[in-house]
Amino acid sequence: MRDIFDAIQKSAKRIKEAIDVKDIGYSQQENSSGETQLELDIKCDMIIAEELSHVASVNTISSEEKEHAEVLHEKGEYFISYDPLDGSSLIDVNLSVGSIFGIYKGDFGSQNMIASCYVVYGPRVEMVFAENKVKLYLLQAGEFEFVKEIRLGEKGKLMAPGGTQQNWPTYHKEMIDGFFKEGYRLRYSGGMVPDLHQILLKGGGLFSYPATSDKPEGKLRRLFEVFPFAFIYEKAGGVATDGKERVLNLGYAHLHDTSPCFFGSKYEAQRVKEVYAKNA
Ligand code: P6P
Repeated sequence: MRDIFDAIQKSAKRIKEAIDVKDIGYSQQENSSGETQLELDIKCDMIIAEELSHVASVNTISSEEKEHAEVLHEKGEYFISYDPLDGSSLIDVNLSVGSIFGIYKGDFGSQNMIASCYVVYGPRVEMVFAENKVKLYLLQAGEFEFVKEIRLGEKGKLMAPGGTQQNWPTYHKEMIDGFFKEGYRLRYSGGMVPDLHQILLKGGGLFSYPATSDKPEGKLRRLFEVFPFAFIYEKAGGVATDGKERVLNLGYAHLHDTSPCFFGSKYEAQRVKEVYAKNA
C-alpha cells in the first residue's frame, strides 16, 4: 500500500503543476458519461495511469475518463478506480477541484474496498487517505506532511444539496428545506471533492445528490466517486447511504454506474433514512 500512496502523491504534485498552466481548452472527445473532456482531464488521466503503471502491486486500473479498465500487472493484488480531475469545469472560474481514488483488493467492488483517497487542489493542496483511520496531509515544500486524523461529529451545521432543485422529488426538497429551517448553512460549490472535504473538516453536516427526474439513478459514479467517499465518511464516523441502504453494500453492473448518494454525520443521515423509508 505504501507504493500506491507514493504513486498518488507523485500524481498529485504533477497534476497541480498541470492545473497551473494556462491552456485549459476543451478536447474533441467525450468521456463515458457523455461529458466533453478538457485537455486537462486527459492529461491528468495520463499522469495517474503512468504513475500507477510503475507499481507492481497494481493489477488493474479504471478511470472515469476511459470506457474500459486497463490491466497493468497480472500478478498484482490491487485494483484502483479513479476520477483524475473531478469538477474540472470549475477550473476556468478558479474554484477548487480534486482527484479521487478507490483501492480494492482482488477485484473492484464495494465489498473489496480496503482504502480510498482524494486530493483537493485549492488555495493549498491537501490529501485525505483512509485505511482504518482517516488521515489529512498538506503539501508543503514539495512534500505531503501529516496534519491530523479526521473524525466527524454526531451532528454538523453544513448542507451541500446537489442536483437541480426543480428536478428533486418533493419529499427531498421538503427534507432539505427542513434542515435549513433548523439553521444549517448552505455550502455548495459544485465540486464534490471540496464540498465533501469542507463537511469532513468542519465536523459534519450533509452532502446529497439524490435521484432526480432528469437523473433517476443519480449523477455521481459508484466506483470513481461514491464508493471512495462512502469509505472515507464511514471510517471518519459518518454515514453513506443511497437513501435506502448503505452505499458500501451496493454492487455495480457496469464500471460507470451511478447512484443517488448521501454522505454525512449520523444525525443528518438518520433523517434521510426516515424520509426515504416513508416516501421512496
Ligand atoms: P450539479 C462535477 O461535475 C460533479 O461530477 C461533482 O464533482 C459534483 O458534486 C456534481 O457533479 C455537481 O453536479 O448537477 O449539482 O452541478
